[in-house]
Amino acid sequence: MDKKIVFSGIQPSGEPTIGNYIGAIRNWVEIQNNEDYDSIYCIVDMHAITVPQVPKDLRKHTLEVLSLLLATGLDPEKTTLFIQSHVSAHAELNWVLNSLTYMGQLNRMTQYKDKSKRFEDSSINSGLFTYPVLMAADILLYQTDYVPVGEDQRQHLELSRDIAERFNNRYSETFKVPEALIKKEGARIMSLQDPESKMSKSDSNEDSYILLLDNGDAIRRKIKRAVTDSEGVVAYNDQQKGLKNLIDIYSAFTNEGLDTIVARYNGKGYGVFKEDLSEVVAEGLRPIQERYKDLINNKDYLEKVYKEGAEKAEYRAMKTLRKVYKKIGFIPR
Ligand code: AQP
Repeated sequence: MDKKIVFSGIQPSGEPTIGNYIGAIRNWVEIQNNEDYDSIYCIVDMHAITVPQVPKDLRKHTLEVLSLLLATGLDPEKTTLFIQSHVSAHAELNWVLNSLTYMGQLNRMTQYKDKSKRFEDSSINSGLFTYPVLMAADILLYQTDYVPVGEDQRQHLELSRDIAERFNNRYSETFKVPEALIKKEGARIMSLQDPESKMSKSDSNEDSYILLLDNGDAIRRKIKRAVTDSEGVVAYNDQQKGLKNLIDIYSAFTNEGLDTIVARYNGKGYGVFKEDLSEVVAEGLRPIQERYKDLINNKDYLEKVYKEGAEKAEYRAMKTLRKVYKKIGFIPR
C-alpha cells in the first residue's frame, strides 16, 4: 500500500511556543513514527518575512527552530526536514498559483485581518496578503494527502484545496487535494494574557506565551501571571476561559483527562493548581531543552541535516513543478 504523504511547516518568526508544540510539532513526531505515512516538514522562512524580521535574528531563529524540531524527536532518517528558501520550486509554484487565486478569497482570510491590525499600514506588504497562496504551493508541490496543523490554519487549508481543485479543473488532474489533520485536543492553545486570542510566538507581550526554551523560573512567573477569573473554583467551562486554557495545557503535558485534573484540584485554590502546572510544563520541556543544548552547538550536523533535506525535497518538488509548467503552456528549457 502506498504511504500517505504528510506535509507541514513552521515559521522561524521567533522561538516556538508550547502552542506550536502542542498544536503541531508533537503530532509531527507521532506521524513520522507511523509506518503508514511519508512525512515532509519545512521551516518556512519565506513566510516569516511577510512581517518585519531582523536578518541576523531570522538566521538565528531558523537554526533554533531546526534544533528544536530535532530535539522534540524529528529524525532526518525517517522524515524529510528542510528550509523553504532552499527549494526554489516553492517560490515558482507560488507565482503560478497567485495567478489563479482571487483577491476576494484572500480578503476573507482572518489571519491576514488579525496580523495586519498589529502593524502600521506602511509595513503591511502584499506578501502578508498572499501568504496563504505560498502555503498552498508548499503543500501542493509534494502531492500531500494530509496537513497536520493547529485550528488557526484551517481556513488557509481550505484555500489550498480550492486552488488545487481550480487548477485540476482548468488544466486536468495535476494536484492531490489535501486534507487538514487537526487534533481536537490542544488544537488551539490560547494566550496566557488574553484567553480570547491564540498563543503566538510573535506576540509583543512576553507574558502571553511560554517558549519551548523558557527555564523553570520564567515558566513559573508566566503561569502565575496568567489571567484567570474571580470564581476561585478549578473548573473546565467557557465562562472560565483562562482556566480552561491552563487545564488544556496541563492535560497536553500529562496526557490526563480533563475530568481527572479538575477532580484533583477540587477545593484547592488557583495558586496550588498554577504551581503544579508550572512543574508539569517545566518537567515536560526539560528533556527537549537538554537535547537542544547539544544540537544548537553542532553547526556541522545542522548543516548536514538541512542540506540533505533540501536535496530530497527538491527532487520531489521539481517533479510537480515540471508538470505544472507544461500544463500551463510554458516551453520546457
Ligand atoms: N496557539 C496555538 N495553538 C495550537 N497550535 C498552534 N500553532 C500556532 N499557534 C498555535 C500551530 O503551529 C504550527 C506552526 O505555526 P507557524 O509558526 O507556521 O505560524 P502561526 O500559526 O502563525 O504560529 P504563531 O506562533 O502564531 O506564529 P506568528 O506569531 O509568527 O504568527 C501551525 O500548524 C499552527 O497551526
